[in-house]
Amino acid sequence: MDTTIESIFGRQILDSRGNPTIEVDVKTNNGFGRAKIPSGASTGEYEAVELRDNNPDIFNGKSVMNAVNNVNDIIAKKITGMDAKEQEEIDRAMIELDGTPNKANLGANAILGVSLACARAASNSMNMQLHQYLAQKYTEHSKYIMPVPMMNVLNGGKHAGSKLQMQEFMIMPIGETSFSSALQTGVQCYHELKTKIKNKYGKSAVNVGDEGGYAPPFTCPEEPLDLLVNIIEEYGGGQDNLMIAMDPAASEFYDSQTQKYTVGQKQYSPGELIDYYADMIKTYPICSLEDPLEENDFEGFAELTGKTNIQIVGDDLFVTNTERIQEGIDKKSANALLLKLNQIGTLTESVEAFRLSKKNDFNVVVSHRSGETCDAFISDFSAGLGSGQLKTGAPARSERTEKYNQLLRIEEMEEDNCTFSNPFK
Ligand code: 2PG
Ligand code: MG
Repeated sequence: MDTTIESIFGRQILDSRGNPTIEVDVKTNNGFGRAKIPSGASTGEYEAVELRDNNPDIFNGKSVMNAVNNVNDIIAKKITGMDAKEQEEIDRAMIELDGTPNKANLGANAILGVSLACARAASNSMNMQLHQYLAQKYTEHSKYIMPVPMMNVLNGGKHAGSKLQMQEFMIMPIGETSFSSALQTGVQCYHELKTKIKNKYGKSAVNVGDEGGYAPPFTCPEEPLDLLVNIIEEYGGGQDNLMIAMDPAASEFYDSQTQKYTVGQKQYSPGELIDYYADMIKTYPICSLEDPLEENDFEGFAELTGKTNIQIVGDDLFVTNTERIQEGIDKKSANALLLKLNQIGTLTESVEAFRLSKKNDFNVVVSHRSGETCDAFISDFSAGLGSGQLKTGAPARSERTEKYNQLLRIEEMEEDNCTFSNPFK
């Protein structure tokens, strides 16, 4: 089983929004690994740098040929000949080669492409499934934990064309007994939702947003919430079985000049917004709230976390960065991490973010980006490490369903060797 890296090759492909992104191939003596990198729209200010060429004449400035060339001309020279199993050595070498704190030189997209393709090449060379390889490498658990899906069925904010400022209204089938039954419940509700939206808002309202959720002309958060409550009661098996998760992505509707948030027609100070959420949580069956406030407000996050007993998730707040996660732990700003591999740019650092969070009793929600590809690495990562929750959009559009489908395969493979349970109990 020779896992020595023989060649590394990057190329430009397209993501689900039709924007260029990077794909990397890694070959070993007897194995092969390929990784495709996703891309966000509501990107956090503190994320590692996604390198784009910024030439307005080519793909609207979004081509990634500089990142591709960095893989082929610079990273390949350094990493070829190394052992694909030695993930940490590979990732540290790339971080050093880049030389900046946020991967601004080589690009986090270039570095992550190589990082993930190496892990795949190693597992393939060793004749292992990726989730098994990751579990063996990074955990000591004896059973796989299948994640509860967080399915984004109603889209707003930057992912849709409506007036709704809040970005994601999701459903979580927390009461089911397996991943496949949870997925089935979610899918059935997604389809029933379509009928309800058609009846209420007309045929054109069932067009979908970037993550496959419907995007009717909502104007305030209560409209999607009321619809979801209806669905939960009628088709979701009630509030013990299906709950609502939200990602307002509040940095996107915060004005740093006035220090106010705009929701519907109203302006809210941070304190007023916290009260608004606290009321909302009392009224609706919400189990998880991500980025309720803007990405610098560790104190506001802490106030809301202290006031409620639900999951408060840091996405733009933490950007999968251990320094920011540590600050959140110290200030009690949240009780969960949203983990996105491309926010930090290597597998090794993503695992460090995971471990730091778990060690401090934070939940971890592994997540896709709004611009995706058919790469399902996050499914193997989530099951392999046992995150317990995976957010990967609506159960529609292949770049989203491929993640759910990979988990169906994993559950089938690990039939007697996996569990599924409510992460909030
Ligand atoms: C988020 C993500 C994914 P984006 O805010 O959590 O749903 O969106 O990839 O656009 O940052
Ligand atoms: Mg988010």
